[in-house]
This record gives sequence, structure tokens and C-alpha cells, in this order.
Amino acid sequence: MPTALITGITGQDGAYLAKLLLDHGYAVHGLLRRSASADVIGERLRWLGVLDQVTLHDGDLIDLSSAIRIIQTVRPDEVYNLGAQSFVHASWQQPLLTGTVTGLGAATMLEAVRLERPQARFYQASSSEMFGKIQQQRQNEQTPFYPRSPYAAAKLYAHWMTVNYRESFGLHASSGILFNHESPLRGIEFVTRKITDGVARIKLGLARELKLGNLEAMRDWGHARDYVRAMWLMLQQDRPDDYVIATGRTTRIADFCAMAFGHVGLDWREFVHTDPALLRPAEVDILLGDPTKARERLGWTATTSLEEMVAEMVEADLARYRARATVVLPTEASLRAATP
Ligand code: NDP
Ligand code: GDR
Repeated sequence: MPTALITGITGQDGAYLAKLLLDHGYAVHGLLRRSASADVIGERLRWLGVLDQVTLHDGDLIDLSSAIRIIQTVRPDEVYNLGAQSFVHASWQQPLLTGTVTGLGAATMLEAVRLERPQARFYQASSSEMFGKIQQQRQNEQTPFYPRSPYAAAKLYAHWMTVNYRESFGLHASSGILFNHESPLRGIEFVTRKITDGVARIKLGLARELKLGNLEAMRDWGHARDYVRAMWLMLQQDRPDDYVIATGRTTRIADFCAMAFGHVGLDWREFVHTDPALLRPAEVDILLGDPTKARERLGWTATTSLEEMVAEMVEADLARYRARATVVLPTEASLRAATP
């Protein structure tokens, strides 16, 4: 039975990847950072029905000793480094933390693999944000990088460290330059999920408006379920390499709003308002990937259309609010009142 270790297993991609690897017969282990809210840890893994099938190990990406201990214990065949401070907007408020976790965290994992398990195959979660200020209409593996945020700069360091460990030490280390990918498990702070959550609340009468930032930015959005398959395919190749993973279609935030509100029969222009506080110090105006290499070498293509994904996300958020409305959670005060 092959064994995989995933950092960032509690995130969107970590949960989908864990499910995919379990379906392929892997023993799946995850690095879990300590949290004061331990009771909500693993929500996404639980949603996919796999929480009790994975083994979680306490550790942190900024702690080399914990990475080494976990690799010694797990002895993985494949290591997927998905852990990061992944919210671009927050990276201007927390540039040092972002550099430490998102940048140096990758170096931590590469170093732990090099020292303890050099035969393991390594995946680094690189990002289309590294292209930043676009100099080419469609971005592929040859497009120059121009990071536009502390997050993107940290990812670029991690990306080049992966290339360097491959070239210097012969590690089977691959880097997936993934364009935006979403799902019902997307964090609520990212624009797609913020929109589908807003649509559900407005449709159910729980909110009247939705505040967004730049509506003119354009993104190449795919489904996380498709994109974790690309990660796995990269590690099944004889030779490690870097791949752009994208759909090849780009859409304005405003048009995503039109689709999501339209799904429930509402006109987005009546509910969406722009808030200057949500604008970024520097913006990545447009991203549009060219996944030709992934298609030709990995046999990978995106299988979920944007329309299908928007519908799935809106329906999931509607279902969440409807389920919540039927469950009355006790408050601390009500429990005290009920205690004799
Ligand atoms: P999420 O933000 O959903 O998940 C991030 C994960 O990293 C969480 O499990 C989080 O744990 C973990 N993490 C954060 N800090 C630490 C730390 N110090 N030590 C250990 N783990 C930590 O991201 P996604 O699943 O969306 O993305 C996965 C990866 O892919 C990220 O690296 C992201 O930057 C990258 N990426 C994502 C794209 C996308 O569109 N989704 C596109 C391109 C790249 P916790 O649950 O405790 O917060
Ligand atoms: P991004 O995703 O920065 O591309 O990074 P996000 O969904 O946060 O922003 C996409 C675009 O939408 C605009 N926008 C808003 N964004 C948010 N979050 N909230 C808003 O209210 C809002 N209004 C407009 C943004 O300005 C931006 O142009 C994601 C993350 O998953 C990264 O980790 C990953 O590397 C990249 O995708 C590829």
C-alpha cells in the first residue's frame, strides 16, 4: 500500500486530495497544526466522509523538527506540500508570517525529505499568482514571473527551492502552477465562496447585500476536485517537472456574480456593492492559463465547467443555511439556566 503525507490536509485541496488518494488505495497521513479550536478541525475531511480514514500528526510547517519527526514516523512514498497562508489579501497585513509559512515552510519540507526520505516524491503547490503582472496573454511554463503580493513572492521562493532541490540533490520534486480552483469547500474569504455564500443568505432572507472589492479582475477558475488529480498525476511520472494547471477560460468577478445570483433567479446588480476597503494595494488584473503541457504529458484536462461549479457551490451554501435553520444549538446561557 503506497503511503502519502499531506501538509495542509485540513484545507480545501488537502481534503479533496486525501479523498482521491484513499480512493486509489493509499495510506494517507496529514500534518496538523495546533489550534485552540480543535473541535472544528477536520470539517472538510468530515464533509467528504474521510476524517476517520486519515492519520493526523501534530506539527507545523515552521518547525523543522516536527517535519523530520513526522517523516521518520510515516516514511512516505509521496509528500504533498499544500500547507500555506494562502489568502493573498492577508499577505499584505502579515507579510512576515506569509513569507515564513508559505515560503520557508516549503524549504522546511524539502529539507526534511532530503534528510530523511530522499526517495520520496515531492509535490509543491505553486500558484498562478507568481505570474502577477501579466506580460503574456496566456500563461504557460515559459511565462516570466512578476509577483504582485507578499504571498506571490513567498510562493516564488518556494517554487524555485523546489526546482533547486530537484537539480541539486536529484529529488523527484515537481511543482504544479495551479490557477484558481474552487469548490463548496473553498474558504469563505475567497471571492467565489464569498459570492455563493452571499447568494444563499440573500435568497433565504438572511442578508440584503454583498460587499465586494474589484469586480473587473478576471480569473481562470476550475474545480478543486479536478486539480488535485493533476497533483497526483505529476507524482506518477518517471521524471519530475513543472506544470501549469488551468482551464484556459477566464471570467470577470462581475460575470461570476451574474452566474451565481442568476442560478437562484436574482439580478446581482440589485445586491452587490463595491467597498473600497476590499481593494488590494496591488492587483493581478487577469489570469488565463495554457494547460497544453499538462494535457499532452499527463493526459489531464478539467472536467467540470464553470457553470456546473457555480451551481454546485450555490446549492451547497443553500443547503448549509437550510440545515442550520433546523438545528437550534444551545448557548452557554441556556445551558446554565437548564442546570439545577
Ligand atoms: P487553504 O487555505 O484552504 O488551506 C491551507 C492549509 O494550510 C490549511 O490546512 C492550513 O491549516 C494549513 N496551514 C496554514 N499554516 C500552516 C502552518 N504554519 N503549518 C501547517 N499547516 C498550515 O488552501 P487551498 O487548499 O485552497 O490551497 C492549497 C495550497 O495550494 C496552498 O498552498 C495554496 O497557496 C495553493 N494554491 C491554491 C490555489 C487555489 O486556487 N485554491 C491555487 C494555487 C495554489 P489550518 O486548517 O489549520 O488553517
Ligand atoms: P486570489 O483569490 O487572490 O486570486 O488567490 P481571491 O478569490 O481572494 O481573489 C480573486 C479576485 O477577486 C477580487 N475580489 C475579491 N477577493 C476577495 N477575496 N474578496 C472580495 O470581496 C473581492 N472582491 C473582488 C480580488 O481582488 C482578486 O482579483 C487565490 C488563492 O487561492 C491563492 O492561494 C492562489 O494561489 C490563487 O488563487 C491562484
